Amino acid sequence: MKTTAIAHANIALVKYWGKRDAALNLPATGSISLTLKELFTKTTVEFSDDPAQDELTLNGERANPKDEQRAGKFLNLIRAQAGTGQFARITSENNFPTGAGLASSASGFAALALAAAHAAGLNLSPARLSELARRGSGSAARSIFGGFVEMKPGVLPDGSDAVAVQLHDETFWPLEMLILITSAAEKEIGSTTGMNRSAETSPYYPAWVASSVADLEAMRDAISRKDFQQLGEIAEFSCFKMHGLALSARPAILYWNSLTVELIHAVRGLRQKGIPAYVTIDAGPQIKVICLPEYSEQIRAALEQISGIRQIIKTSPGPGARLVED
Ligand code: 2P0
Repeated sequence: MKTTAIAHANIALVKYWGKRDAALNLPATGSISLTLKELFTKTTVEFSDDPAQDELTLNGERANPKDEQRAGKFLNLIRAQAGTGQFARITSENNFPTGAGLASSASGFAALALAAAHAAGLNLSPARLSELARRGSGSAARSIFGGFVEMKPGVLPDGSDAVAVQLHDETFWPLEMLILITSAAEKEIGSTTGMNRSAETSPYYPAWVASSVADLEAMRDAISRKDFQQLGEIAEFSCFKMHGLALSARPAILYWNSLTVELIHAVRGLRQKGIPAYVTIDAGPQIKVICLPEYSEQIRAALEQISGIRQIIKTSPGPGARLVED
């Protein structure tokens, strides 16, 4: 069967950075994210006797062998569950520019999990889909759901409880996020390498794990009460702790460029003028500004003045992964 699915990217408000089990890709801490309407991946999967191996076409071009093997390894999990030996043709497209430095593994593996499971004849619950997507990429477990999503680290050795749950759907609180692209360069150190090195070498890692519990609690509380200041403060706290871990790894990992730093100062300057805006930054140099819709144009206009920004993408809460007509 040929199946097509769409899944949206997400950005963490409380970050995932570190694993409790590498083989099953189990996170060491929970995380909380917002799924984004404007950024998504559309993936079609067809299993058949035809291909001699899994074939991946990404944005119209045959993927490199490394990405193809990663997809194939992921499909092995589905083949094992479905009891099939057939290989698949996978066609995947991101609606956001690749090379824009936006992580596509979350939307990519969430869309692949849903499309491939369905194409293989599996009818998985959202929790089991989230567990499956996690094996592809930790952040993908969150993209199964829309709106505000919490990833649970779980306690079971088999990882069946390390799944995401929806806290509130995409209509609950219409926040906005401005994504400021500061560089199109490929990042030097990927998330997996970065978090593993941080866990192995940063003296602050145990404190990161221990303090995440309070951050998750405070973020859940901020979202449920729609307390923007608390949401923003906890989001920045978690983000800067994550980057502090990366900086305190050996050798140190620095994801920011000088424009990233300039924009952090600019957002702090806006706050001093009474404009509510907070930053979050992932494993790269792009800045995401969390804001309320009534301030987003004012914030965009102020930040646009800073030279060197390549692109600004305005995003809002979006839905979970779903099957679509081809
Ligand atoms: C997050 N990131 O919570 C954190 C913050 C990046 C920075 O999840 O190793 O690509 O494949 O499970 O999902 C990116 O990490 O890592 C990520 P793996 P993934 O969004």
